Parts: sequence; C-alpha cells; structure tokens
Amino acid sequence: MKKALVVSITGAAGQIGYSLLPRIASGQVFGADQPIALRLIEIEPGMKALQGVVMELNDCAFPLLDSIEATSDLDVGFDGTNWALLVGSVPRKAGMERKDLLGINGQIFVGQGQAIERNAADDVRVLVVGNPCNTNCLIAMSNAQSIPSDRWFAMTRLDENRAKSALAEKAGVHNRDVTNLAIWGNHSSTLYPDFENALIKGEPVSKFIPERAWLEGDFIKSVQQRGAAIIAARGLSSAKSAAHAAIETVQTLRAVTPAEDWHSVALASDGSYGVEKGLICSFPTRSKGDGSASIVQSVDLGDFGKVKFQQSVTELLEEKAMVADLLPE
Ligand code: NAX
Repeated sequence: MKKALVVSITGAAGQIGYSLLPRIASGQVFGADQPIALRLIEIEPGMKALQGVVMELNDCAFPLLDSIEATSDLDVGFDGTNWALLVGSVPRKAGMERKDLLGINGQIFVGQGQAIERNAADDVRVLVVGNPCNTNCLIAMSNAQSIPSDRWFAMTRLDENRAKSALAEKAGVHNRDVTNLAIWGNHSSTLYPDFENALIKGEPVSKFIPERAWLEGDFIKSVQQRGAAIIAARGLSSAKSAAHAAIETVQTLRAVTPAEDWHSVALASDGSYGVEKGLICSFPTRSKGDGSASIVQSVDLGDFGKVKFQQSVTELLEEKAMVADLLPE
C-alpha cells in the first residue's frame, strides 16, 4: 500500500464539502490505489455538523480512507498536508460591501496561509475555492512566503464548465465537443469567458454560433451570473458543480494536459499578458502533471477580449489594494 496522502479541507461541514468529501475518500480524485488521510477543518460553530459528516464518512467504509481528523485547530488541520483545499469562508450578507467581505475573509486567509507554511508537507499544493477566491489565495500565498508561488491556485474551473455547457447548448453539440475554453481574470461578475479562442469540434465557435451579439452579450452575462441563477432556482448556491470543478482542477493539475487543449485556473501571474507579477489571475493553462500549471502563451485575445480581460484585471488590482494591509512585503 502507498503512504497516505494528506488532504486538508476547510469548510468541510459546508455544502461543497458535503459533495467533495466522498469523492476524495472513494479514490476518484487521487487514484484508486492512493490511501487518503483527511484533515477536516471547521470553525467552532461548524464542529457539531462536522461530526455528523465524519459519521457518514465512517458509514461509507471507504477502503482507501485511512484516517479522519476533524478539527478547528489550523496547526492540526494542516499538519503534513499534501493538498489543502480552502473551501470555507464567510458568505456575503445583505448590506455587506465587497470591501467588508474582503476584509473579513482576508483575515481568515492570513491565518490559514501562515498555518500552511508552518505545517504543510514539502510538496504542498493549495486550491482556494472560498470567495473572493483570487484575492483570498493572494493573501494566503503572501503570508506563506517560503512556499513557492507556483503551488497556489484559485478556482475558475466551474466558470469554464458553465461556459462550455452554455456554448454546447446553443450550438446543439455535446459538452465534450467544446474545448480550449479559457476564463480570464477574476472569479467574479467581471470574468471573461473567451469564446473567440474556444473551439467546437476543433473549429471556431463562430462557425456554429454566428450570432456575435449573443456571444458578446447573453453568453458572457449568463456565465458571469450563473451563480446567482442557481441560487434563485435552488435557494442555495452551487455545491455539486463547485465540488466537481474543484475535483477537475486537482485532476488537471496532476495529469498532463493534451497539447491541443487548455484549462482555466487562477494562479500567480508571471507577467504574461501584461498582468502584474504575483496577482492571482485566471488564464488558459496547461499542466505537465506535476501539480503545477503554466500559462499558455500567445493566445490572441482580440480587441473585444482585451478590453474585457483588462476590466477584470483592474478589479483584481482594486481588490489587492483593499487588502494591502494583509499582504506582507
Ligand atoms: P457553506 O456556507 O455551505 O459552507 C461553508 C463552510 O465554511 C461552513 O460550514 C462554515 O462553518 C465554514 N467556515 C467558515 N469560515 C471558516 C474558516 N475560517 N475555517 C474553516 N471553515 C470555515 O458554503 P459552500 O456552499 O460550501 O461554499 C463555500 C465557499 O465556496 C463560499 O465562499 C462560496 O462563495 C465559494 N464558491 C466558490 C466557487 C468558485 O467557483 N470559486 C463556486 C461555488 C461557491 O460559490
């Protein structure tokens, strides 16, 4: 048997955690021969619900699940962690400004970044899901400076999947026929789903969907607002699709991306496309299968895409400025 891989998950008693945990424990994410040690992290008020989640995981009797640690102590939760999935955060409440949300969650990610730095395994990888995920990731990364910046990611895969599904439906093709769909920028209502470089059956999207006005208008809006549409329909925010996207993000980082395709994840900019170095921004990326990703170069965004991307990068810079006091030099 291989040594157990330590996977830490914050917000483990939440909705996304509930969908995510059985899939990790069953071997779907890290492989059918990879034992898993789960470290489930919650804040005190979530600990009782977390005990229930642990009981259910035990009742699944997963052959690959070596151990479960349920804790509100970050040093215990990130002890020896190989993969830290930072899902928990405080949701935006009525009347709360974006700046307030950034400040409240920012404090959480300072502590989590520091605890990861103190406790994680040498090969740790971190995926931030909790919103605002790009800036939360920036804060955690900035507070864990001994961990290389290429280990930190924020999730935009759900936006990629939403965009693919919307294009497939409009074009009357299967989701798998849509490839090379990159999300550029922030995971927020400014994100840019790049329909100009996406392909359907290997051909430009415009061949299947000639209505440029729909692509520039309703399509982009529907991807940007999909989270709100799910809340309106379900009364709860996206959870199953978010958990699935987190799983696909990890799987993609651990596999070689086919040379002709790419996937979206937000990662520390290396200065590509004029984005400030270190800003956690979503790009088209490929992985070599080693748990890292590199930004695909020379994608031509076109005039429309450049404007949209710039708007989202500007928002990321504004968010960064709002949390400047949480970012050590
Ligand atoms: P829930 O409110 O169901 O669960 C969140 C859990 O996090 C709660 O159990 C809470 O007690 C816990 N928590 C809060 N602060 C914590 C802390 N400091 N340490 C540990 N646990 C903490 O939310 P859920 O639906 O699971 O969503 C989780 C996060 O994912 C939210 O921030 C949400 O906005 C974000 N999302 C991000 C998406 C993305 O694409 N990046 C999409 C889905 C989702 O909206």
